[in-house]
Amino acid sequence: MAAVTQKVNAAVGDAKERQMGEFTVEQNDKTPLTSYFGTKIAETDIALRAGARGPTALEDFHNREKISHFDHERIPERAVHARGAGAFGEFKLHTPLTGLTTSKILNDTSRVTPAYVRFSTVNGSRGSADTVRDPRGMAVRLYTEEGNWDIVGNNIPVFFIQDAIKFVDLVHAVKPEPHREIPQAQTAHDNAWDFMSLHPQSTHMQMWILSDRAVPRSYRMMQGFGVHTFRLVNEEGKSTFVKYHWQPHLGTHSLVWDEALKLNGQDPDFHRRDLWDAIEAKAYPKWDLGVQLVKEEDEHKLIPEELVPVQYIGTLTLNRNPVDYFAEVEQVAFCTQHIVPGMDFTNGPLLQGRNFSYFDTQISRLGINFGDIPVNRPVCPFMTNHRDGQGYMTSKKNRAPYHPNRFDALPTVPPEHGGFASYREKVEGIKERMHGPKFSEFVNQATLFYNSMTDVEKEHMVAAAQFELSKCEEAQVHQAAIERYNLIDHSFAVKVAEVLPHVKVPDEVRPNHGKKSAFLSQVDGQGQKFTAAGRKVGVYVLPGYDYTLAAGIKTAFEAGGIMAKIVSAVTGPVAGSNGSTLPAEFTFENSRSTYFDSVIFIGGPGDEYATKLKVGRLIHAVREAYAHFKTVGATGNAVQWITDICLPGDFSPSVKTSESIVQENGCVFAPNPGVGVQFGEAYIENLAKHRYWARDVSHIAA
Ligand code: HDE
Repeated sequence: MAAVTQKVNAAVGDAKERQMGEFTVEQNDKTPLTSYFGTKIAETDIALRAGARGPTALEDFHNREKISHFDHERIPERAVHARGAGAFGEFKLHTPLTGLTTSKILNDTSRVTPAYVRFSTVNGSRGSADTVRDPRGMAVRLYTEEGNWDIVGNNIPVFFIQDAIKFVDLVHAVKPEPHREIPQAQTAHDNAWDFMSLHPQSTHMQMWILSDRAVPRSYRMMQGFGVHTFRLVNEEGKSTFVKYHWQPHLGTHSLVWDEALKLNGQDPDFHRRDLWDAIEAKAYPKWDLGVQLVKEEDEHKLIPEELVPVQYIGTLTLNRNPVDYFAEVEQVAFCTQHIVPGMDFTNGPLLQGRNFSYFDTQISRLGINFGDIPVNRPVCPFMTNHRDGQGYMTSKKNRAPYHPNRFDALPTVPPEHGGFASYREKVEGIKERMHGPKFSEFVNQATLFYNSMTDVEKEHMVAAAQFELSKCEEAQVHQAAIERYNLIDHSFAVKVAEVLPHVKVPDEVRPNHGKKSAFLSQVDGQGQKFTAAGRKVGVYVLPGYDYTLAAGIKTAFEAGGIMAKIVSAVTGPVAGSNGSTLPAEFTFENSRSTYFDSVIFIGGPGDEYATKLKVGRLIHAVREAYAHFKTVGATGNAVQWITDICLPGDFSPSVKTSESIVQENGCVFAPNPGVGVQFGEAYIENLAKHRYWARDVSHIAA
């Protein structure tokens, strides 16, 4: 067989990896360049022409094939969630939902189910930046033995609208304004806030997108939510309502806004790279799958976590990066309608609309045969009576693709043998354009969310709203937005309006009910996790750095699941004080402190840095990391440099001569390199805290 069609080892990995291997070709040393129809190509740089300066010949099939294929390389990007990153992995159930569902994946703890996840922003185009203020998608596909099950969720548990018919208005409002197509990937414009302030259903979601949740630190540090209520159905046909939650093992953490803004330019692929790097470093991201279960009889009750606790039943691990981004991330076609026997939908008007929309949109993105694309194929046997259409990829041997037929028609399967049967629900009502009574109160939950934030998180929300509204140009939009905030919390509206002097904040029209939830804050919320594992630390090695200490720190960090990246004046091997080298991945110039969760400066002996190391880029790295509330560390003479030059006046004078470790306000210093081991331990403890909010500017006033 020609080398060009050589398959990647299709015998390794789980069922999905083996299946993908069947469709993966690779180049080896002997692979020649050929045309699509297999002819070996002798010349690919110069087109066929009549004379060296003459016209190009139409007969040059290679030239035409090459250009034509290129001309048709693009497909429509997703209407929303165009920008994304994906990875494969596996799901393992540990607690079966016995008696509640016939779904094998929710009953059989011996199975390891192949999984695929695509994370995304919502608003921006395919090439837009990762760290914009936006909800994030977390679309999970489980390739079960009974078919694909997709949970197409977000990192925010509520939504802007309650009826799918409004999705078009929402998306037209939040996308870049149509007359000038500005701004890309963000809601800081008149149309977005015009719609949100006039459409009461978006009130609750507004508070979430103004919160730190909308600028996650990493896809690995986000919760995921199925958002809708779904059904589980058991053998007797009895149904239980269920909501799905994904709880990240690394906790739920965010960037600060200044950092997010800078990263948009400094590394627009920040989240994509982060996911990729973590998987390559074998720091596999994990989430626990949680369910909230409500009996059918309690249908009309709300489902807050306080009343219906989340029970954790299994773990999702992402452990394999894609081989080909277009094939596997662009062409993956999630559909909310992809469910397996033992589960079903509810009548939620959002979910019902989504069940139509996702299938429909894949047809224009990928063509009607999108199910045949390798990443979309189930791992169980599958056979349909669908025929033909663009991109039809397999030759099906069933001669009579209809039912019934004179041959062995594809048999249907009764529910008791695993065929899907819809839940038998009694339906009655008058056909009318109405919402149920639950859909009329929009403000209480928004107030509860705001009340549940710590002071620093509230400050971030005020600053976010000020940023968004101050980018809007029309006074009418400012006024309407403030009036909506005023319904949520008067003091919030007053603070936001400080940057909008022309706005009149109405008197408090609706007293704050004072209620809080213990689960919502990212600073002190119940269930939140703080760990140093999975973090990326910039280890800056300064001239004449202490090699033993730097190498020891790198090893200790990596043993703790922390990615330690050496930053130096040059890339490649950098010699320390004893002549041994460490490999630098970044230079002082090609990286920024924003790339890292924290920065450490490894000095050497002597005290010359304090006078000689007046390098703006480095001094800025210290100050920037400090201003972004990150753990900052220094050893040897770097301590004197930081305390004298970079952050003068911030630390007690004895810091630079101390024989033992000094820990002040998230900074860890070891002027004496002899305490390297304790330094590493203290550093990891500080790093785990994520950020040091006591450095927030508002605390100066306090
Ligand atoms: Fe989506 N949404 N959506 N959405 N959504 C799409 O489907 C839609 C909604 C979500 O990584 C589209 O394949 C409607 C809620 C994710 O490939 C489209 C409504 C939630 C992704 C679509 C909603 C989501 C999408 C665009 C209102 C959280 C990316 C391309 C009823 C639970 C999936 C595509 C991926 C993508 C429609 C609301 C999450 C147009 C009509 C609520 C994570 O079909």
